[in-house]
Amino acid sequence: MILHIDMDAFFAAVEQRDNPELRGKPVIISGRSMRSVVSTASYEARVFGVRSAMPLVQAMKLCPEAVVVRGRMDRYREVSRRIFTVFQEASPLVEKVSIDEAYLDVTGCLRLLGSPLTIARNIKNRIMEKENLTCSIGIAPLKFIAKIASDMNKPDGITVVEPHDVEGFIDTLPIGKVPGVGASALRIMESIGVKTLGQIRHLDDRVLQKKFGVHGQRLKHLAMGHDASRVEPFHERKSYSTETTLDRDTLDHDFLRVQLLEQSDEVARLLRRGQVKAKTVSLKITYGNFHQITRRHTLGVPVQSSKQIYQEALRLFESENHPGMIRLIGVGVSGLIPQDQPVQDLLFKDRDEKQHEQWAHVEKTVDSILGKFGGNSVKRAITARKDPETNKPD
Ligand code: TTP
Ligand code: MG
Repeated sequence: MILHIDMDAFFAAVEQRDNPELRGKPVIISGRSMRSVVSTASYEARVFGVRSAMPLVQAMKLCPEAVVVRGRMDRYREVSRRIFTVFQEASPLVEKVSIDEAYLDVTGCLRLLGSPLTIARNIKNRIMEKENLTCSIGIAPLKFIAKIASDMNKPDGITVVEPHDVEGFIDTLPIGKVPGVGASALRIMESIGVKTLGQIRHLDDRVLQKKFGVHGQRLKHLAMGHDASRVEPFHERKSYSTETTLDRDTLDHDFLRVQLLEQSDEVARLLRRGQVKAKTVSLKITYGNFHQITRRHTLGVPVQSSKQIYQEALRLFESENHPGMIRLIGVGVSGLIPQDQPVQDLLFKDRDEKQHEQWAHVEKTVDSILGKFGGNSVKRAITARKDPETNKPD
């Protein structure tokens, strides 16, 4: 089973989340000049007919009260990276389609993580909890149907097309919804009386070939429910990292340590999911004046546990003479090797080493609990939010 996940009004939603004054308002993301085009618009602006790629001038005529925000690509990339780590926690088979869109093959995760619908709900909850953003998800046994389905209940929706419903879905699917059928193909379809994908099944191969060339054959395959394309993770990972722009600049070491611990947990989870260990741990810091530093340390023995990653990240953090308040902090790992590749073992395991091995068991158990019950089901006491009344974790 395949999930297609697409963030809702992505750039606009990030701006509305970062700036509460924009919430509930029509927001247009665009360049600064009046000759710019619209990147995207919040759903409040779409009511007025504002769409991606529309000239800004035209959009402002349709919706004069819209707030125009200049896009911040770096910010969207950062949020996108964190969203993709949520996807990777659900399945190692993640295909990135764009900054806000991915396919996940969850077939191999069903026993561990539950039904595709459960996995989709967990992903949505986790993105809401971590990023306060919504997405829409389509679930189907074929990629192209998952993609179409994710668009059917936007925003904040889930649409499932079960295997036994695929034929019926294809029969009634408006042909213009099929990816790759653009305006000109649609005109030809109309001229020969084709309204749904299902109708393509009954068209003669020669007619299809003549009207649509090689594209015709593909349409026929899709109409018969054949979509051989697989979810293809686009490259072998060379590193994993996560970073957070803090709500305000700070030098509060206790607070920053908790950030590092959470980030180490996240990176370690990705290592375990990818079944790799890391030789190098790195720390990234951006100061209030936007000066950026990265520090890294390569270890004698590759690591996978969050405790070891945290220890290294903390050491890097504490050996630095911070010249000012910190705006962004992040942890990364690189130099990845398969976890079962033998490394020269320490001749004598010291107490620390044994503890790490014990922790590795604890962390694996935590992984499966998180996988089953979602992002907030178990967390370190130190990172848990406290209930202000009782001072106990909520
Ligand atoms: P989309 O997923 O196509 O759109 P969206 O996320 O804004 O809205 P929807 O809820 O319909 O999915 O594109 C993702 C981001 O890519 C979008 O927020 C802005 C950017 N983008 C452009 O910059 N130009 C474009 O023409 C399009 C289509 C998107
Ligand atoms: Mg989107």
